[in-house]
Amino acid sequence: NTSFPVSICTWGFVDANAKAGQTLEQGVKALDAAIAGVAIEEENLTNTTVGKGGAPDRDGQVTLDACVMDSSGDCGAVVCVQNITNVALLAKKVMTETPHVILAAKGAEDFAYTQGFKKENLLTEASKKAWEDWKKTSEYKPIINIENHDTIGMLCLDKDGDIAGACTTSGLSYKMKGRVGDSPIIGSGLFVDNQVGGAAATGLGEEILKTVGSFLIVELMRNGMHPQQACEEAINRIVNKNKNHKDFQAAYIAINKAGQTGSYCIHPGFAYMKYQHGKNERILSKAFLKA
Ligand code: SD4
Repeated sequence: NTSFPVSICTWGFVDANAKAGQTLEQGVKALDAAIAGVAIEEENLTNTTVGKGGAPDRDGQVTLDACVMDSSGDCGAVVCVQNITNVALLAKKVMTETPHVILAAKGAEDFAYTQGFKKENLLTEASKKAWEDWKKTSEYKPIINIENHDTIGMLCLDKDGDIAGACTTSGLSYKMKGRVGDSPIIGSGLFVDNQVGGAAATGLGEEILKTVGSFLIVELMRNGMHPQQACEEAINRIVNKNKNHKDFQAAYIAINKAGQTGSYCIHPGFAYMKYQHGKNERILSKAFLKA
């Protein structure tokens, strides 16, 4: 099929998506391409919502969440991990090297060292300074859209037509210690069913968790919806149960087996990247609210 391979990811992560797309073109399988793509942002010190350089929790600790899901239906996740940069790869190791699906906190970190991961300080001077400034008022508000600086959820459709995905984040800035969002939770931040397609989320994780949005989107696609329609329905579920939906952002991206894609969000300003036929395109998402 000439529409393969395809890679999509949340927000304007041009380099990460190009990396995934080019990796797919070389014939690498979907999961490894997605992990290679998101690693670009995990290692990007100027991205304050993913990996190294991510904003800390209110106590000044950077804690990361990530998950991966493979075409086989297998998955792995790590939550609230410190000192490890490439947590999507670590989530894959949980999937392939342990009998479990999720490892948390110190357990995940200690497991990482057994797999050869390096201990790194994830708190950059810039993120530390921003946290110290925040502490002066300690006002906690979800920030709506910060272009190019957000959670990365990535879905890859490889040359064989197989779909897999990865999602990785430092979570909400200045979250409570121990807080885990949607991003590492299979079905919420990410879901893939290789017979149907995949979906990934970004935005206020608590609302995505309550509606198990990525699983919902895949099920809607299974029942015949186009990825675009399915993303719209999943956002509508969040909007309909929240009178205060104007106060936060939530966004989804989705892809089906034919390589058709879609996205929808609450507030205008969300965009996703799509790599196909050697072209890496930024697609502005339709939104529930008007600009
Ligand atoms: C979370 N969904 O931890 C993540 C945050 C996010 O863009 O997507 N930021 O709730």
